[in-house]
Amino acid sequence: MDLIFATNNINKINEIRQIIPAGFNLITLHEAGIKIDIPEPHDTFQENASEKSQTIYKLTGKSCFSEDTGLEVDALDGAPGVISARFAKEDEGYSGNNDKLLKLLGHNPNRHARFRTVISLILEGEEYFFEGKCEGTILMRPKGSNGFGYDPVFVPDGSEKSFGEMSMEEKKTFSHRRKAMDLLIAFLQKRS
Ligand code: ITT
Repeated sequence: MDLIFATNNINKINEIRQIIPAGFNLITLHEAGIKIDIPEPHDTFQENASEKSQTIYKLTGKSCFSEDTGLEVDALDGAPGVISARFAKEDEGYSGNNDKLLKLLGHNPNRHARFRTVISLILEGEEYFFEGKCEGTILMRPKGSNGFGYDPVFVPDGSEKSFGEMSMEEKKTFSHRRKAMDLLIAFLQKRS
């Protein structure tokens, strides 16, 4: 089964390629010849995910999915949330986002946070949503250089290591993205 994955984030593509079973042919935007930066203007992960998949469905007419992910920090009232990608200034990248987060949290003892992923799947014109989350805590300073985004500052519950210290295989056992993908895959397998 061919499925276009509507993302420009290479790290997401790499993780999802490790998760998706044989029998699904994942097609990236690059492979589909689509060069587009899809805006994420909404207040919810669901609406932003939908914006991305609907945009690609309108362009191609083919089955596709997208996902919107963010880090929700309790002591920051759920920030950075839907603006996780652009929390600091755009040119400051992932480390700028992490620096801003750690600065805002300071020595606050409440470091509880979660990653949340919402997938929007468009199959034969119908849209379906799948959600996965991973609870954990924010470190005082970054640890490890694996993964991407907020991985070096996030330790999932049940682990001593940050996502930044884990291999992709290890991250998969805890991952919000893997949990949302499991639901998507089970849904597709049930239909086939
Ligand atoms: P697309 O919209 O093209 O899919 P994006 O990078 O803009 O790519 P999101 O808006 O979903 O994707 O992601 C928001 C940010 O959240 C992302 O740039 C990372 O900083 C962070 N993020 C997402 N998933 C993450 C993960 O598994 N681990 C660490 N940080 C993550």
